[in-house]
Amino acid sequence: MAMLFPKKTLPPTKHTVLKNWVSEMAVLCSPDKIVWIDGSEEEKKRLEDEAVAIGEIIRLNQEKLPGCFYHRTAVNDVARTEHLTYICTKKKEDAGPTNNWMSPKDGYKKAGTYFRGSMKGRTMYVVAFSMGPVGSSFSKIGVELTDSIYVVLNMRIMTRIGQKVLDCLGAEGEFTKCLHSKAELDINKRLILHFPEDNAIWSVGSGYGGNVLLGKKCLSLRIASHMAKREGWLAEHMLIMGIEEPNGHVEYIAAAFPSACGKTNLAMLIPPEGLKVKGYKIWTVGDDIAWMRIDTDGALWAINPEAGFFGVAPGTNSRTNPNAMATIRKDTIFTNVLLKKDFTVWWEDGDEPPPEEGIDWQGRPWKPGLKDEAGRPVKGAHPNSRFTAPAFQCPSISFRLEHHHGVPISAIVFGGRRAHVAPLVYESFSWQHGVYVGATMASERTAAQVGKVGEIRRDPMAMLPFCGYNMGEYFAHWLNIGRKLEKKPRIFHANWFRTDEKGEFLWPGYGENLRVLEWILDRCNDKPNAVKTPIGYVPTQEGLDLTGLHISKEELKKLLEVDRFDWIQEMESQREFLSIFGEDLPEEIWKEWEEQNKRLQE
Ligand code: OXD
Ligand code: MN
Repeated sequence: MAMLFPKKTLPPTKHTVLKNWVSEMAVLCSPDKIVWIDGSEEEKKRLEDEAVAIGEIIRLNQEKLPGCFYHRTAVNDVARTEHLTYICTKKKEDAGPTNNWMSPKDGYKKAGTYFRGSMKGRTMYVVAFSMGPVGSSFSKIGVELTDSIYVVLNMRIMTRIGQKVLDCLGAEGEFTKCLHSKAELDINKRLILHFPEDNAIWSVGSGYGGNVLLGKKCLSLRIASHMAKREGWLAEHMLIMGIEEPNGHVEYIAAAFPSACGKTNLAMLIPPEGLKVKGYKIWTVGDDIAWMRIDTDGALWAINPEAGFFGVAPGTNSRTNPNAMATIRKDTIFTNVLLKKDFTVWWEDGDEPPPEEGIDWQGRPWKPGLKDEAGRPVKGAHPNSRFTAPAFQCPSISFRLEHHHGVPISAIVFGGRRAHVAPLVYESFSWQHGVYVGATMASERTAAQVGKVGEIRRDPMAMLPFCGYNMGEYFAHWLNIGRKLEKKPRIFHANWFRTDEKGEFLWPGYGENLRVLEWILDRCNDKPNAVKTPIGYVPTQEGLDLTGLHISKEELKKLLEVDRFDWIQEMESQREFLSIFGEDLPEEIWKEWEEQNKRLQE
């Protein structure tokens, strides 16, 4: 193996297990060379130059977008491929009914054939990364081997990488073994495999972020949820934000919404005009993932394990998310957006009108009004096109992002995208009822996952694609955490997406969502501005501060309505879903379902 480590790239670690594993994977993948990533600025420049030279990324207009680059993924590789994503445990029941399962033996064998020789003519980069601040007892370390410079540059933004992480790992530290190869980018030879029992991830045949930035969904959710179950904490698909009152007091909220339902926008919210006089300030801690544990004070504390944002570009503009627009002005990687003639970028529902011409996300000439053979409009940017940007560039970023301890959580919000049924917001009756509310959450499918957009799917805690073990046990784990918490956050459900008879959104959303968060915090402080309904507490007509917002009484009524007829149907659909967990569903969840059903029938 020594020949694989030319002098310049001798393994900068004394970790024998790590070195042996790198050698073993190099034998499998046959790279021309191995480069250990140190995380320095010089290295970044070198990697950028090389990726530009081989056409993996395009340097954007450095005057208008300093430090920014552009990347296109393969046309069939633009979203997470859930049908090719597996949990590989010895026993099938440990993966549960909502995950694809493969035995570890079959997983290694099948993916092994795709990995074999896949890095011939390429470099294998060794990226040590820390999820959470380096050295925090709360953080987890991973090492990703990849043949993609795009992945290295993204990991550099999304996580803390390099020599400082290897140093922290020392000679014997625990780490998640993450192996990635683009291989041939062939969808028929693509697999995203998780081996929670081995603390390992194998991803092959893809170049799309959610499949290949292995610190994100794969480690921080699927593998981490498994660890969290064993170690007694929670790894969740949640944003974390702080709401500061004029007296300087900050309350923190964690909120779970399915992919592409506006978590990034909510986490970076700017107070609307009508509420400005109240002097709120919003602090962004994270936009996608929360690791939460019970601290010695008996409260729930959360960290965001990431260091960057991998946000959806279309729909991001100065109205929907001014903080994101400010974040992505420099040192950002844009993926699958439209490339303009002047080497800047554009996407649908951004700030600028469509350019006269450009190159679309598939690399084809594009102009406004372009239609395909079937007469359908051709989009310039893919609906799931992304920006990768460092969190510290966000004007609303909280200094607590670097805080080893994280932030105390006052409220947990579950949310879905529902045109009907779910009111704008409601509060659950208890932790147990809240867990049931999270377990039965549903949403319309978005562009972040492959499948039919718009279709309703149950997505418990927004974790359906991300829970690394049996979800029945996951609900039991949530109930357990509740039993141990002395200061329980209250649990809420929000839905920004309710529509009227004409299909128009009833709620303006974006910054205006602060009005709902204000109500949530009022409830946490025992304000009685709610009415009891069979599904939970809903704001009274006066409960929300709507100053400066033009919304009629009828619209408000519709937004807050709990329609018994709709809900009785909803309960049937929930029953069907809960049944799939069989014996594994905790009886407390059935009890909550039954009691809610009873309240609705009364
Ligand atoms: C994401 C997702 O990219 O949930 O955050 O798909
Ligand atoms: Mn997400």
